[in-house]
Amino acid sequence: MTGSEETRLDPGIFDAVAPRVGRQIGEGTLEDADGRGLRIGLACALFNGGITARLLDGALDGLAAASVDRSDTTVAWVPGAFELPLAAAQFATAGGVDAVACLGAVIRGDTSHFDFVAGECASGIARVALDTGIPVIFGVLTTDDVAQALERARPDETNKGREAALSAVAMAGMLREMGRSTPTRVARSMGA
Ligand code: INI
Repeated sequence: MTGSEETRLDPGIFDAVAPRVGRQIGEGTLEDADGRGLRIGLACALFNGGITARLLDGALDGLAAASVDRSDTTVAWVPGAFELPLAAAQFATAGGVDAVACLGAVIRGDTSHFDFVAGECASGIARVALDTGIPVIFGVLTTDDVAQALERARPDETNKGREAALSAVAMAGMLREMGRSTPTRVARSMGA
């Protein structure tokens, strides 16, 4: 799926919505995500590790751009995408992180069990997030070939690892704010 003028979000939407609702949470683009004080776990698959390494590089760039402190990030390596949900579950239940991003690549050409690996990985990741209430982000590429995977792991702002890391920050921030009775913006304007 590629972006287009029709599908791209107009950033003016947040200001347009504000006067029409009581409260708005999580507004802003991913690039606006503020990671100060957030602890992020990164679960990384060794299988197709050359792709994972590119995704991780993008993820770390994204976390730095969001001002996540290096000491608040932990990387856990697992054999393959199939094992990512268990690592995410351990991150989530051990209580040390506010969000997890899972990074890896399942490439159709490599395996006859693509659908099992990709499907179990995706549903496991979703289950961990829903069961624990900790955001677990699906930064796993599922592609037909290596070229498609490399295209999504370029060293620029389209990198899917970067997107996953920023999504982790955005979701952790959004949930934190949802749990507050006073929205951050209002609290800030009151001098808090
Ligand atoms: N793991 C991946 O991360 N990507 C793949 O493309 C892949 N293929 O092709 O098989 C893969 N397999 C390993 C799997 O994730 C498990 O590590 C393995 O089955 C042990 O449980």
